[in-house]
Amino acid sequence: QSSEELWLSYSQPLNNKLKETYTSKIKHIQIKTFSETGEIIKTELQMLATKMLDTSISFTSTTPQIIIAKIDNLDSKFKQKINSQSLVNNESFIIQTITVHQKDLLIITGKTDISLLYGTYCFIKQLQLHKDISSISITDSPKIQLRILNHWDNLDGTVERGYAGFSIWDWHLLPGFKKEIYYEYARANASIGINGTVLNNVNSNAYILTSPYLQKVKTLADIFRPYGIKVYLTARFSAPIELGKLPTADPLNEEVIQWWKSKISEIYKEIPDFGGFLIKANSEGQPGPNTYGRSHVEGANMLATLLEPYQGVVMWRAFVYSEQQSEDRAKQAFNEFAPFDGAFKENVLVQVKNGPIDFQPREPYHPLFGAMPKTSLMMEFQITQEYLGQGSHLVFLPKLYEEVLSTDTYAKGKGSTIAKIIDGELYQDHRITGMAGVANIGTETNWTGHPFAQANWYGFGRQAWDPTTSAESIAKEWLSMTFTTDSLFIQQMTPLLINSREAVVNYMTPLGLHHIMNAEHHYGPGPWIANMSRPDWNSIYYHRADSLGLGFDRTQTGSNALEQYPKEIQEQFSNIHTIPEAYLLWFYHVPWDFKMKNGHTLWYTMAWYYQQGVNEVKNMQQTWEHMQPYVNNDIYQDTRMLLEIQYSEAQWWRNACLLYFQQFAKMPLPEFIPEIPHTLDYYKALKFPYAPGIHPSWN
Ligand code: BDP
Repeated sequence: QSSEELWLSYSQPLNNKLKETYTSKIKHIQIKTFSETGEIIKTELQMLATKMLDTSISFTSTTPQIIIAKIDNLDSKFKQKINSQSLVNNESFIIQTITVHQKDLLIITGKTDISLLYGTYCFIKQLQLHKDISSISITDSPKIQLRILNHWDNLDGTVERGYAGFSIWDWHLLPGFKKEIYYEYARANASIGINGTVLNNVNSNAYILTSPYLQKVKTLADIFRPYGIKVYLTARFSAPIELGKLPTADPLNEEVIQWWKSKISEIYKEIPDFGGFLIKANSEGQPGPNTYGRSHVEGANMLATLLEPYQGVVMWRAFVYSEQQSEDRAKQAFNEFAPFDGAFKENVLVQVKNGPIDFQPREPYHPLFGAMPKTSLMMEFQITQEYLGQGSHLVFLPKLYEEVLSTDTYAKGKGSTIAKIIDGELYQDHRITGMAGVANIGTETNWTGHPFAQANWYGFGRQAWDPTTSAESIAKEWLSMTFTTDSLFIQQMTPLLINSREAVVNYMTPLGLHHIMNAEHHYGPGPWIANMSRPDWNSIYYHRADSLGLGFDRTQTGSNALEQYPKEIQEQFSNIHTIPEAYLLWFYHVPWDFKMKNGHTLWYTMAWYYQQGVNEVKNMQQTWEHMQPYVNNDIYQDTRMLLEIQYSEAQWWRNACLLYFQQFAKMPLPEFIPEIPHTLDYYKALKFPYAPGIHPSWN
């Protein structure tokens, strides 16, 4: 195992018998395609053979055991044994064993070169998972069309909310210098089906659209193309002013439209398969159509019209909360966007974060899902752990993604899960489907900083391919491919991964608490934050602790954000006794002595969850201690140290939050809380001006 190679090191231990079986089955492979992608397939298979099996593959045999060919290039005698109907799109593939003259022949086929690459990675995965490949038969195709990483990378090399070093894009040396890491990046993404990447930050710098930078982007696009990956850029809405020297960026102004038109034509001249733009408009200080009295629709459609002839798309973010403060930030995106349903052009996707606030350890789902049946809604998850322990906490995010994707919105009756909304199953007329993940990738040698953060990149790819993939199956796959298939290891580590998500919820924000992190960098607890320039940047805005109780009343007696949800959810959530306790403080201001389901008070129960979170991290540490035999020493030691940090930070969270809330609850700490070594003032005084992930200019 080497952490640079992610889940593709092909070096897990393998017993001799399996090694022989595999070796005997993959000696002779015929690849019937002469494209760059064909070369990539060849190299990958050869790498597998060398690293996993100490052998090499011959690609010249006239009697191959495996044929990799596009369906149209397959000999008809083979083709007739394959159900080509099941190739439902250009990325679908079939891996099938057929019998010819009493001999087994394995076929990997699809409609395009990229489908062959996907098929090859799937085949390789069977070997990595030590599966029986003697009569293999797999048909698969992605359920979502755009499976995209969003890099919040700045042109100066820093990464907003990045905890794995600097940006891997070396803008300074591009386009001349093609770093090896670009190829490795493309390979890793292709292996999990990611087919798009937005190279730059949503807080965008117009400079990326200048001609010299477009040359740099072109180089990356050329490198990624044979791996099936398109590039996209964020477009700063005011670029016509900044670059074009126009007096306005009004989307209805003729000169502005002309400026974008010629810019887009310039881009497509260089990058004929350019994916399109991602846009953060009129949000957190970013320019947008509202600046000129125009709507989101007018802004998005202007660009979409110009991109349409090139098959480009606009991904327009719904992460907005206007400068005029409303009574509840959680309601704003819905209020602004839901009325626009049906008004966006067909090549616009509205990109919606999974929850209505901002990538918290747990949020209820974003009520826009299910409320815009005539709009292509795209999911936005965060892979980087801005609010979930950043670079030091082990948190397996596919568990969070699964919770969101499997949530029922009742939009078309029971079973209308979010997965079905974003993969288009519920609204068949949606032309484009998509899922975006804010990348956790940086220049750290292991890509993601925390060795286990690799699993979140992997898992995002798997769930973007098929949003019904279970977190547990992803955990098992990733552990097996990255470390070892040893069942003792998998049996112990799978629950560790799966439980890690609930652990972070418990020691940071149990029972529906949210956004009580320290200000700006969001590192560590800060429930006392009260002096930020906007009310909704403060923790006290979200938890509303007072002598009466804790939590944000979002029911009818409060902001009534609940009314944005379907009636089935309203019915359940509008009764304090039937709402799931996981969302209690999100929707209610609850008396400190409120009797919870366990018979104890809110205060006691909250303390119990904080302690539970700490205990869960202790359990993770104890499990990990037994894992030394299965993983290489560096990864073992790094993870051990990180878990120690996580354990002490979990205690920090518990201590700081309980001391802070105790001022209002005025009740003693339950007996199970160990003595707290510091005062509240001590925790409040801790400052981290150089915490990572924030832009140097913010300090
Ligand atoms: C928040 C981040 C901020 C991003 C913003 C966004 O704190 O850095 O710019 O989201 O998504 O989570 O636009």
